[in-house]
Amino acid sequence: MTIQLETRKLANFINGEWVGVGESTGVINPATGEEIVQVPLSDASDVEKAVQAAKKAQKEWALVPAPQRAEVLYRVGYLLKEQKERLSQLLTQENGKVIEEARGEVQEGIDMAFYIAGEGRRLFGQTTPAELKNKFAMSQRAPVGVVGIITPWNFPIAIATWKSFPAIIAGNAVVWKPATETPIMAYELAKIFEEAGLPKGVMNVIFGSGSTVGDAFVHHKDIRVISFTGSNDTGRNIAAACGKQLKKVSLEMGGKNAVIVMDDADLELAVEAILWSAFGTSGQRCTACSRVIVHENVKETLEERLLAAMKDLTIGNGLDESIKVGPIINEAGLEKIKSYIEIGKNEGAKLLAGGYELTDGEYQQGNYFAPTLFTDATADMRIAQEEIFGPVVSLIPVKSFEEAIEVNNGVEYGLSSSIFTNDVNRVFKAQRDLDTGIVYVNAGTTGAEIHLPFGGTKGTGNGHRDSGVQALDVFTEWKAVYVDYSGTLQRAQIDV
Ligand code: UN1
Repeated sequence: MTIQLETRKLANFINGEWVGVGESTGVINPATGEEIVQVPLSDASDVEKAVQAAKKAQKEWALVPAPQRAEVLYRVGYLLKEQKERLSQLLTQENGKVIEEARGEVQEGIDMAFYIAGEGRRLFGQTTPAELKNKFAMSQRAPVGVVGIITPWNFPIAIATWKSFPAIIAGNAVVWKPATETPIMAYELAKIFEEAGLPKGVMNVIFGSGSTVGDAFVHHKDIRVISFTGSNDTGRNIAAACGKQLKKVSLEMGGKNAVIVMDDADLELAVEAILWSAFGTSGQRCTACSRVIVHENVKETLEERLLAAMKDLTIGNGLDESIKVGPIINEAGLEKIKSYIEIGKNEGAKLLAGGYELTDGEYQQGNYFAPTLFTDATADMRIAQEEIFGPVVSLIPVKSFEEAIEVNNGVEYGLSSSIFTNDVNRVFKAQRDLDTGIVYVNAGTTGAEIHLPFGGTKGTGNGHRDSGVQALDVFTEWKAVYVDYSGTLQRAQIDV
């Protein structure tokens, strides 16, 4: 079943109004090659209108008590819940991920709404004893004002909720640039905000390219925070531009996540986890497993079992419930994956399965790539170092636990990691020594829960976190307040 949208051309959402833009481009269903809808290509003047609306709306919104702001987010949560199936189907059509995973992603948005709405009653500050008599001191969170969020195509609704909901509960107004590949979730979420009664101008959606709309966000003096998830190159450019302006920026830019399989591991469990983490979402997750660091004693058995299990991976249009691996987002993604297959072969890794695009019959119109397994990779190879963002996983044999940790940490990124072992000492050492923002024990590298901090170390980001209560740190400033009720001018550091 294909769900039709009520419109063939999306519009920007500015100050509570749907505003059309002249120029637009087609959004393609990666499973079928069909155009689903046209997405506007806005320019800097559209961004300007949205920022002005946001600036005005934010002043009023910040005065609404946080528990009342929360009421809007509860309603957003219920509306997402009511529409979960329809949204999931639309998500599969624009992004390609299989329907089961689309449902999981919409569920993340639902969970995030209820979780963050609860924070509306817990935006805690601190009271601190003052140095002087008859003086009161406290620290409280203050909204920053207008925030710009820039979200990727691989989790078009979940990541938007990780960023926009904490921003809104804290009293900010948002301008949001969703990825042009997946604008439907943004359109739907904006409609839900509208229906939930969010005041006009608190959430604004501007569709368009990163080089025009994203750039205008980054350089706009009234946008006080940028929260970005996307590619490494773009993130670094944004960080440099924000750095010059002393603008706060939160970045999440991918990973080179590994599953470590020790010689005492439950191999059946490890195989299941690797399959799900590496080939689920066709490997197009920041958290996807793209390396398996395996103890040499179990390497051959693991290879055999993985190969056997991979035979059951069904590839195709994710709307079909029986499909496990959907398409690649677009031609450029496919080309990148293909280039890494050549790189891996030339570097001397052994290709055990996959490594090719599927082009015949039902696969002709979409972008499909066979789940791919390399083995005998070494830690320094490019396929073991660089983010591929596709269903490609490389086995790296190691001789010890210590070497496994070292190989895990020897990459530019630090998002997620996982270890399979039944040795309690190794569990505790690993959770301490794995240099990633997320660590799993006896589970794959994907599946982070929304009420914990999401983000990573090193090249994955710049120290901030999405989701969890920690996301509030991105969208608030700490304000120290001193109230002197002594009736005299007391001087700190002097009159003590
Ligand atoms: C991403 O790939 O950018 O942990 C987000 C996970 C999901 C979110 C992934 N909850 O795999």
